[in-house]
Parts: sequence; C-alpha cells; structure tokens
Amino acid sequence: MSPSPETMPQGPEEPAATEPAAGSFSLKQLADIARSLGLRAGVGRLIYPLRQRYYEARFRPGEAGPRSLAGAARTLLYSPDEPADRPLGRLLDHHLDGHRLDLVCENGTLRLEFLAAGIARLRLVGPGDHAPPFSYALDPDARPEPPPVELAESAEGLEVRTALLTCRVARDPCRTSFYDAEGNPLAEAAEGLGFRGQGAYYSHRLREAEAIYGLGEKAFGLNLRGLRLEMWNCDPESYAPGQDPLYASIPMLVALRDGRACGLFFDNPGAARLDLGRARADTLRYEADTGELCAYVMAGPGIADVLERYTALTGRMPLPPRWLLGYHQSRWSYYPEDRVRELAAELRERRIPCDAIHLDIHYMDGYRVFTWDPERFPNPAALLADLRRQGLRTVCIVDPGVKVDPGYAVHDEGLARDAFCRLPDGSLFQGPVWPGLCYFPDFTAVPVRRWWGELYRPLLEAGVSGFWNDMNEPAIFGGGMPGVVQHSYEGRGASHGEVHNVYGLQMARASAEGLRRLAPNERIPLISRSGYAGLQRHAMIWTGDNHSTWAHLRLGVSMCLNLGLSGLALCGPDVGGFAGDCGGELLARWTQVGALTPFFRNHAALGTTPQEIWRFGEPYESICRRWIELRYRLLPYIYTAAWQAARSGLPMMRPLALAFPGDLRTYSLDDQFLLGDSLLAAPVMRPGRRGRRVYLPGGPWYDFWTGRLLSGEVEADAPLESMPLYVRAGTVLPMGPVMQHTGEWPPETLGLHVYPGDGESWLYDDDGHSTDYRAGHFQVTRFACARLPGGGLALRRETEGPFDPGYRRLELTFHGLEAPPGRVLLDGEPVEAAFDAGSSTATLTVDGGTWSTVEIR
Ligand code: MIG
Repeated sequence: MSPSPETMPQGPEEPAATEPAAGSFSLKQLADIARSLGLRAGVGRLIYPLRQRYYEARFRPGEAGPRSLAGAARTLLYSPDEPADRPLGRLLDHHLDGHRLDLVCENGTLRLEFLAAGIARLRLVGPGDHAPPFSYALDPDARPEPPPVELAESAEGLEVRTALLTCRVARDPCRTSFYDAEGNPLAEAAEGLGFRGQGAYYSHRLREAEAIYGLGEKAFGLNLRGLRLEMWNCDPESYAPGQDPLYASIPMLVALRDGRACGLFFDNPGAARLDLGRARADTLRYEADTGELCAYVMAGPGIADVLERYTALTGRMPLPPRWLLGYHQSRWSYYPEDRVRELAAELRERRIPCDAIHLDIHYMDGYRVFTWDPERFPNPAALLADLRRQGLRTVCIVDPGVKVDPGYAVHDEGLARDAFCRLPDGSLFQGPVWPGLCYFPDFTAVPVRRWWGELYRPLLEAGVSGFWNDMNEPAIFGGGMPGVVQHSYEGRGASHGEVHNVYGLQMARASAEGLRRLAPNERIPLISRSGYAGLQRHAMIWTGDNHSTWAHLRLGVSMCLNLGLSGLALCGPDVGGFAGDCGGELLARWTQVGALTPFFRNHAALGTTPQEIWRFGEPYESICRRWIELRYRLLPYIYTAAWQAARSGLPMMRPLALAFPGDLRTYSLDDQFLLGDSLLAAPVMRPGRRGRRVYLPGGPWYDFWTGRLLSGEVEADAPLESMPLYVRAGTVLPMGPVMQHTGEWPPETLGLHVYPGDGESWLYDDDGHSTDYRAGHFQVTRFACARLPGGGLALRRETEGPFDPGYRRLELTFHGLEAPPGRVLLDGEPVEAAFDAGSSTATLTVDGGTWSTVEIR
C-alpha cells in the first residue's frame, strides 16, 4: 500500500516538505542482509509463498484442496466472495438476569452485560450459550463488580441503565444505543449488528467532529477518523507512513466529541477491520471474518476514565525498572564481544549517559534461539559482568522460530514435548526465518509456555537484564503462518486463522511469566514487536522497522500517542530510524524527541550508516549528549509517569486532547505531546527548521528554557540544539543531576522546580529494580501549589509510604519571579532564598526531612 498524504499526521504546521519516498534499503544494505540470511534461508524465502498457499488450499475445510504445488499455484488466483450481512432481526423476547440482559431476536441472541457501572459488554451468542467468553485479552486478575441494573420497557423498546451508562434497545430491528448518565450519546445504532459469513459485524453512528484514537500500532496521524484499518499482525519488513496493518493489532478505540470520551473494544483475535467513517462518513463499522462479536463499551467522561476502565479489563503494565527508562544503544548487530566492549568504552569515554546495550540476532549460534555464538561470545557471563561494572545492562533479542536441527537442544526438547505447531494432518509446520527452516512453538498451551519461560534461565544466569521478543507476528520469510495451522488454544482447539493476532501476545506472555518465575524479586523488562489487547501486562512495545527519514520522525510521535491510548503506556520508536541512513541533523532532532518519549533507544538496521550519536561529528554529538543528559535529569519525573501508568493505565506520553478535551483545536494535534502531567514537548521535525509555531492550550505554561509565562499560540525559537519545551503552571517538576547511568541513583540533592500557579504534582520513589514496592516499600509525594490572594505562592507537601528515597537535600527553585521574594516561610519559619535576577528564580535548599509547607510572598 502506498502512503496516503491525506492521512498523514497533521498539526498546526504546513504539510511536510516533499522528500524522497520513505527511505528504503540501499543495495549495500540488501547485500548485507542477504549475506546474513545465507543461501538456504534465501531460497526458502523464495519458495515459501507458494508453500503457504498450498497449505491453505490443501486443508481448506469442506473442499478437496490441490494435491500438488502446481495445484497450489493455481489457487494464487483464488479470491473468496464477500459474505453478506445477516442482521439480528426483530426483538422477540428478553430476559434480565442480574446485570445481564439477553435479547432474543429472530436470527440470534444478543447478550448485554454490565461488568461495571461504566463497562458494558455486547455479545452475539448461540442459544443456551452461558459460558463467559474465553479471551487472552482479559486480565485473569480483574475482578469486575457487576453493578445494579434497572430495566424499563416501553412501546419503542427497552431501556437498561447503571449509574454511568444507559442502553436503549430498539425492537425492530433490534439495535442498541448507548448514552452517558446525562443522556449524551456515546454510541448510537446505525444499521445495527449481526452475523456475516463465519463472523460478525457491528456499526454505530459517528458524529460530526468526532475524533477517533487508539487502535494500537497504526502508521497514521493521531486522529484516525476517516480511515479503514485492518486487524492482522504482520511483518511489513519496514513500512511507510499510511501502510496498514503492521505488527500489532489492538482493536480498542477511544472516541472523543464535545469534550466527552467513550471507549469501544472489539475482542476477537482473528482477521477483522474497522471502517472509521471512510465508506460512509457518519458510520463506524466493524467486521470480523471469524469468531464472535464481543464488544465492550466503556464510559468516560475523560479519556483517562476510558483508559482506566479498559485497563481494569485488560490489565496494566507492571512497574518498569528505572534503568529501562534510561538511554539504550542498539544496532543489528553488535558483535563480536570486542566490538561490544569497544562500544561500552566509547560511551563512557565520551560521557554519553547510557543504561543498556542491546544484542541483536548475531549473538546467537547460527540464529538458534537461547544459544550464544561460541566464537563471537566465548564467555558471555564475563562480558556481561564487565559491562555491569560500567553501569551497562544487556538486553538480548529472542525470536519464536526454533531451527529444525536435530541435536540442537531446544529443537529436541520441543519435539519431545510436542511443543510445535502442527498442520491439520498432524505434520509439523515449518517456515523459513533467520536460522533457515523453523518450527514454531504453540504458545497457546500452558506446558509450552512453561517450557519456553524456563529456556530463559541460562541467559538470566549469564547476566542478561532484559529481553526483546522480535518476529512474533509470527514473521515467516515471504509470507505468514498458514491459517490452517492448529493451536491448542488452552485445550479448546483453534485454527491459526481464527486466533492469529494473539500469537505474539502469547509468546510475550510465555516469556514474561517465565522471567517472573525465574527472578521473582526483580523487574525483568520485556519488549515485544507484535501484540494484541492486554500485551501491556507482559511487555512494552516498540514501533518496529521505521526509516531514517523526517516523515518517520513525525510518524513515531503519532504512533506512540495512539499506542498509549490503546493500553500500551510504555513505547517508543527506533531513534534515528531503523532502515536507511541517518544524518546528523535528523539524529539530533530525533534524539530530542526520544529524550521525551517513554522508551528511548537508538537502533539501526544491518548495513546502514553507523548511527551512534558521535558518528556525525560536532555539533551533533554534543547536542545529542545534552538531550540524553536532560533525559537523565528528568528521570524522577519520568519514573513517576511510569508509576501512574502502572497504577491507572494513563499513558506516559499523551496527546493534548487527553488533557484538554474541551478544546477542539487539540483533537488532531499530534506534532506536540505531553510527557506525564506537566511537560509539553513541541519537537522540530523538519529539516532546516529553526523555529516553529506551538499551541499552548489551557495555559498558562512556562517556557522551560526562559521561564517566561505563555499561553495560546506562540512562535518558538528552536535552534538545532534546542526543542521547545513547556511546563504547566502549578507544577513541581523533580529533577536530578546528570548521571552516566541509573546505577548512580539516588543523588545527594534532588531539585524541585516550582512553577507558580494552581495545581498538583506527584513524585514516586522506590528502589527502582525489585518487586518490594508491591509490599508497600515505596514513597509517594503529592505537591499542591496554590496562588495566594494578593500574590505569592503556597506549596504543600504530603508524603506517604515507608520508603526512604535517600536524598540528603531538596533544592527548591521557584521560577517566574519578577523580583526577590519579600518573605519565604518554611513551615511558618522565615528562611533565606537566593534570588537570581537573570533567570527570575529564587532557590532554597532544605533537608529531605519532614517539612510540609513553603510560602513565598
Ligand atoms: O528480519 O533482528 O524489527 O529491530 O533489528 C528483521 C533483526 C529482524 C526486525 C526487528 C529489528 C531487528 C531485526 N529484526
């Protein structure tokens, strides 16, 4: 699919300057990749598409498929007919049972259940089907409390309501419409819903100026209204803006109109698509090719409320270790070990703060998962220990495919345990990936997941600190896993086609559960490329194989915003771009954005120009270093944003529409974003630009660099070394000193930057790596800022929790002061604050202890 300009991110700036078609691989890069692939896998890749077609056709239910590859070749022309809609028909009868209302219609039964006052579930069920739906998306630990439900009947239909949601049911044809407690429409029926072929459909009316967000990993701008999107995980082998689908499918959307949000989650792991007003501007339509219709309607009123409900159902991310939020250096691939040592030495010598080095596929022995190449990495434990002494952790990639190779332990064990996916005739499915032909574990079975989880033990024992699951769509060279492959699906049995989109989710789950068993008291982070709803319980996500272009720098921002609105609160793109060659200016601008993105990793493809921040010389190296340093200074704030996400499902990186839903101008604004509650970043994402227009809604905001108070539309200077950054008035922004890695935490002095205004802010602290926080070993501080009548500011501090964060001193800096303060009172006692006219600040150092108020007049 080609990029479609009208669906590219749009903000207040003019459209992107034309640039060469989204960078593609150069001949040299392709040659390097071909060399890495080797001859056998290269040939396997050429033949596989035919093979996949053959399996699909051979085992197609109810038909005698082709018996030969030549027969399969003919099926390449086969394209099935569009199935027709079979609507539910007239409402015949209904039964209310507690929080559940069965609507018995001519052509099926629609079951409406209220799982909570703000969460309704709609399912098309067969007669007598009383089992709750089986779903990998739902958090098994979720304990929804069904609310009291009231039912009223009238000539037009039925009305069921909770304290937060009302559903009106029309009788002929049977259709449902949802409203909030004040009667505002959330999802009003369009043509309704019903069955369609082996699957189902659903529709509702879109309103004018209704924006749609979420839907996981989509290579578009923030507002997805007007698009038609596919739910089918695949490996596009690098993608262009506007290309769809990509690696992860999260059929969860947030709609926003008139300042009110609601959520809709379609839980079906097979092939599905959503038309968000493309075929008909006023209609949202969902179609699933297989499986049941299972839709959740979630009340707002805020986007944060919707996300809280969605993550109450599908879970929240575990708290990441602090080091995950540091800077990461990656490349496909750093090897052999001497090159890794040189990289570590170079980072430290050049004083580039960094917490982790990633090892891509070349660390393995012939791409065999869970092995080390004995020549390139003869003694991994010693290497990793040396890196750790320099404050550098190691993250290793793990792919799902297991090389077909008798004698290789993982292969032999997998066969012995019957862990690999099979075709309907019982034969093992094989597909070509990096190692050559591979078997693919069936992660939809408990014993397979347990076995897979255990395989991480030697890597953990060698000192690996985190893992990276790639290719888990699953990617197979030249195609995908045939739909006819069989899965256990927890003993229920399912074809791959019916449950395709959970393959990556279940691989991530197997990995995360294994790591939790192996290291129960450590937070071992996992990064996944593929996923489905609920992935956040097991892994974070990165946006895969982007390109080193300005268009992709911009795209990464909107993609991460929508991932955050799909439950994946911690994510990031490859900084500098994966495919294609980066340059100094692009890397500088991208590093500025990366410094304010939840996950901050520089990564590049095999064969591309080296992309570490010193590779383009000065001034780029110094600029990038300065932004990585700022990232480290902001870590207490960023760590607090991660804690918020883990607690409530609020994304770390947020669109302005989340915070200012009453301001229509924010609805499609995606070239600016919020990190946490109080920082607004307005990155420069065009070549040659040294300034930009910024929209500051709600205001006032303080310019982070000058301390000036601003609001509304502003023209910001942005010389190459700078990115416009603003702090919300009423904020206490915690900042530490520059560090080389998070192992240097905690600092002796923590800075607290106070930006006068009315507001509250949070600071979360714990040991940063263990799971002791679950037993209460943390400290949460709430700061409340209030302007005093007649001028001046009162700051209140409340702390909770027994953890001692370990700072000796707190350095309070009051920003935006025009003159020296007349009086400063600490818990009512006068103290001295040093005024600096140049920066319009007053500074006061206090002990970490027990003080609770500061007043400045
Ligand atoms: O077929 O492991 O998205 O980050 O460097 C490519 C090699 C496989 C794709 C990942 C990318 C990684 C690369 N992988």
